[in-house]
Order: sequence, then C-alpha cells, then structure tokens
Amino acid sequence: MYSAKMPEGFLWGGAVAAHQLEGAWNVGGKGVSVADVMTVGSATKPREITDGVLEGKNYPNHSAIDFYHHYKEDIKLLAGMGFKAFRTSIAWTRIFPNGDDAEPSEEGLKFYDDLFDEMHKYSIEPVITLSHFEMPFNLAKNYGGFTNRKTIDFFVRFAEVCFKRYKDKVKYWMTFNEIDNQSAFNNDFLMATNSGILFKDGMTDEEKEAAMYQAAHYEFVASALAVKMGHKINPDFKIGLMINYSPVRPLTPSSEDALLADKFEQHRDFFSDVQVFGEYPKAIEAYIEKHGYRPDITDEDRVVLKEGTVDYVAFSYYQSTTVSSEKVSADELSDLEKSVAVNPTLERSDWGWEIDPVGLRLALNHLTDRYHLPLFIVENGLGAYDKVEDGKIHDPYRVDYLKKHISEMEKAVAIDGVDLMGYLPWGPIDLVSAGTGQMDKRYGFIYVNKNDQGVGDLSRTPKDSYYWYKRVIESNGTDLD
Ligand code: BGP
Repeated sequence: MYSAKMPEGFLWGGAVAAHQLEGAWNVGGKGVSVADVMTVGSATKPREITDGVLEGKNYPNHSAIDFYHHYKEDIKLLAGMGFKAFRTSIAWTRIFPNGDDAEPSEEGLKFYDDLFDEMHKYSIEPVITLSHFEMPFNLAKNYGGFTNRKTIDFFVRFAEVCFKRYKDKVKYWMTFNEIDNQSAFNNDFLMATNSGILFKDGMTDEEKEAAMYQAAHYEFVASALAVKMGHKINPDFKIGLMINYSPVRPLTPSSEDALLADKFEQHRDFFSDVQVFGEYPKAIEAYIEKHGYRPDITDEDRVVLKEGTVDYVAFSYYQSTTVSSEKVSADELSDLEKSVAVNPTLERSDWGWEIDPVGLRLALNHLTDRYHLPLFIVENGLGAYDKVEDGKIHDPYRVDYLKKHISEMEKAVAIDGVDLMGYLPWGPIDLVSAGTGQMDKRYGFIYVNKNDQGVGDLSRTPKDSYYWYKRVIESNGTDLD
C-alpha cells in the first residue's frame, strides 16, 4: 500500500462534537439544545424531534458517554495514541443556556478552560467548532433559528465570548459544522441541526428551500462577522469553514448525467464558495432569482461577506455521490437527494454509506484547485458494529477503511501537492451517532461500554485499531500496516 511521510507539524488526531459525547445535558447550568430534543433512531428509523424534552422518551445525547465527567481519563487515552490535535465543539448551551441570555455562564466557560488545559498538558492542540448541531432550543423554537436575522447577533456574541476567553488556548477554529448539509432542505433532521429550523407540517418544498437559503445567508453573515472579529482578537487565529464534501460523479457516460453531476456539485460548493470568495456564485444567484425566493440580503451583508473570508477549508469525507438524470434533469434540480443513485462499483457500510477511498483524493484535489487554501480533514471514518470477545475488540474492518483512506490522502499530499493541515478521523472514542442517535454505530479506537438501549458501565477499552493508529502517528504516516 502506498504511504508517504506527512509534513512536519502535521496534525494527526481525531474529532468529536460536544453533544455527542459530553452528556451532563442539564449539569453546570447547561440549557436545552436541539440535540437534547432528539430521540434515538436506527439505521431504518429516523430520530424524532420533540417539542421540548418530554417524559418517557429516550434522548441519547442527555447522558452520551459522560465525557463531561470522564474527560481527564479520555484525553489521557487519546494522548496514548500520540494525538497532536483533538477537535471538539463548545456546547453553545453551556455558555448561553437559552441563546439570548444577557451574560454567559461562568460554569460553562470554566469547563472548557479545564478541558483545553488538560489537552495542552499532553501537547494536544484543540481544534474548535463553534456550532456543531447544538443550537439552543429556545432560539430554534422561539426565534425560528437562523431564519431570523436576530440569531446572527446571538451567534456572534457567543463567538466573541469564546474567542476572548480562549484566545491563548485555542488557535484553530471553525464556525459552522457541515454548513452545506442543508442543501438537503427536505430533511427535517438536517435543517433542525444545521440551522435550528423546525418545519411545520404541510410546508411545501419551495417554502422549505426558501427558508434554507435565508438561513444559509444569515449563517454566512454570522460566520464572516465572527472571522473578522476573531482576527482582531488574536491575529494568529486560524478560522476555517467546514463542509461535508462528497465528490459527485455521473452514473453513466451520458452528457445529461455529467451536467447533473456538475449542477449538483455547484449547489453544494455554493456554501464554501461564499465563505472563501466572499460572494455568491452566479449560478446560485440565478437559481434563487428564477425560483422567486428573494432572501433578505443587504448591500451591507455583501461587504461583510467580503471582509470575513476564511483562512482554511475543513471538511468531512465519508463517501462520494453518484447521480442519475433518469428521474431528475439538471434544470429541475432542487431536491438534490432525488438524483442520488447507487454506485455499483462500491461496497457499503452496515448503514448503507458507500466506501470510496479514492474519493478522498478526488476531494482533496477538487478543493485545492477551487480554493487555493490549506485544507484540513476534520472527519472521516467507518460506523460499524463491534463485538467484545474476552474483553478485546478486534476491528480489522475499521483499520482497513482508515488505512485505504490515509493512503489516498498521502498520495494527494506527496504526489498532487495538496497543502493539508491534518487528519482528524471521526469519533476516536465511541459516541452517540448524530444521524441515528445510536451508540452501536461505532467509529472509535476506544470502545465505550454502552449500547443503544443505554445499558453499560461506560468503561473504556482500547480496540486493536488503537494500537494501529498509534503506529501510524508515530511514523508520521509511513507505517500503515
Ligand atoms: C457528520 C457529523 C458528525 C458525525 C458524522 C457521522 O455529518 O458532523 O457529527 O456524527 O457525520 O455521522 P453519524 O454519527 O450519523 O454516523
């Protein structure tokens, strides 16, 4: 298998999000977030979003893996693999429990001070997402999330408090996790998690899409204001955007499929285009105009977008996307998901996610050519069922997946000249799945004893992959076997 030494200072590590591992949902003055009103689902059953926290429902994020109380033990285990960086988010509701509070919560701020100190003890660089699917529920329910211009101010205030408090502890920041996911505007879960939009029954596709463009715009403005302010607070800050990048390819060699693939990509790249170039791509302006959506975009907003462009492009990569024009033509493209086809050349995970290591090299090349900025892989990995046998977890499938992806990543750096900051695979310690709320969909190098029913003593056990990833990091990417 191809391998190459990564550049000096390459950030090897892993990535998580506060709501998926911290638990302690109502401890330390924390308020209710959108993640706290999502029930457990499964590979086939979507999570339910309830109107507040209801009696008798199973909300897996409430206790998660109780990282809030176990973080010292967990950081030590991650340090044992030689982690150089660890990505997590700051739970917005630990700092502003309702989002519109006048003052931040000192107890919440102190928790992250202690967490970042613990990371620095092992020379682990914190990589911090400000908003990772955990908007205060109050902002979603009573303000309409990011469909409301006021939410920009709430977010920017949250960002300011975090930037000022942690200016000497955190250098790498991201504003919104997977901001492009909302191109799937028909998906209630993604719209609630990304933008705090709780759709009412009976809304049409057009109404949902219009709401998405409005929310996305206010998020762009909020992100740009935060970037600009962050650079003033500490000029050494590196502040990036974050997208869920998936190279799109046509199912057949037909020009119709090729055009559809390009159009699909245009609609996804739009989110990073605005944050990198500080302006809307022509095709998207035309699309919005044609559909008569008229989002509130002021001239002042356009100036802000130009002034707050990002320093790097972070992305998650799980799978590529294949599209077919059999059901949807490029000119009718609105609900992108309807054009997605099964790629017959790829294998799939137990949750139906296509496995495509070469797609990661395509992603790295595409984003480099388009943006000319440093890239950062801040999520990648395989969600899989694990079995404990005699207290051990043998997970060759996980090693196989990661090895192939790392090898393609190393080709992109060593052969294609991609400027890559680091590699942070998803969920280095088992945690609650964002999409399904399950514990049994596991990504970790470290096993956490808890199942979908919430049963388990929460003990932590390194899997075989733990020792493998340790060797990868020790060798700076040359030892993949
Ligand atoms: C990304 C999210 C993460 C994470 C990951 C895996 O979309 O940014 O929060 O959870 O996907 O997805 P899942 O947890 O559904 O397996």
